[in-house]
Amino acid sequence: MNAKTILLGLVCGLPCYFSPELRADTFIENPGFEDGKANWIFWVAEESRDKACDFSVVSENPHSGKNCARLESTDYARFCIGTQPLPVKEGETYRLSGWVRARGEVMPKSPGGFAVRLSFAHEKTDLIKERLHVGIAGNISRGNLSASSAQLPTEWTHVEATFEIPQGADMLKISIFAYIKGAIFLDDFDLQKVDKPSM
Ligand SMILES: [Ca+2]
Repeated sequence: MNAKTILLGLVCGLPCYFSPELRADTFIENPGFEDGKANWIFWVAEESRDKACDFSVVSENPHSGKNCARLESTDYARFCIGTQPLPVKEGETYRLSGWVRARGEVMPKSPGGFAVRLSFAHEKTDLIKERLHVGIAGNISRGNLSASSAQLPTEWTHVEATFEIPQGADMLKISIFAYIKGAIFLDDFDLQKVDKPSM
């Protein structure tokens, strides 16, 4: 090992050993629901509050680990689990990744039964500068998702989308929405900062 290699090792290694943020590259706390419901906020739309909407952490065929999340309702309802606001910077690029599956009898309703909403805000005013929706195929829509009658998959399905933080935003909130009658399962929802795609 020469001096250059040692120096390179020190430069690369120091942040890992001395940074208090051991999970600095992981933005979503408890992404795989191994700590139960910790750090996830449950929300039910006003018109759906009589539909027995439920957020549970269950051990029923998780994608990884011992647990996954279940969003369940007795009738068509719109509800979600969301993260705390996450600090970001305009122009940064992030990749959202997660896994979803539906119970066999679940019937989706427009817009497709499942969507991840990305809400951007400015910390001081909390104004939402922009909203994006990510569909189950990784498709990104501004505003609401276009309607889809596709059946939600019953096998674990990977959802992934890459997006840029819009101008003026310094906070991002991720909300995983169900618009269903029945149950969907979620696991390993994570956000990673990535390099900008080369032009
Ligand atoms: Ca898990």
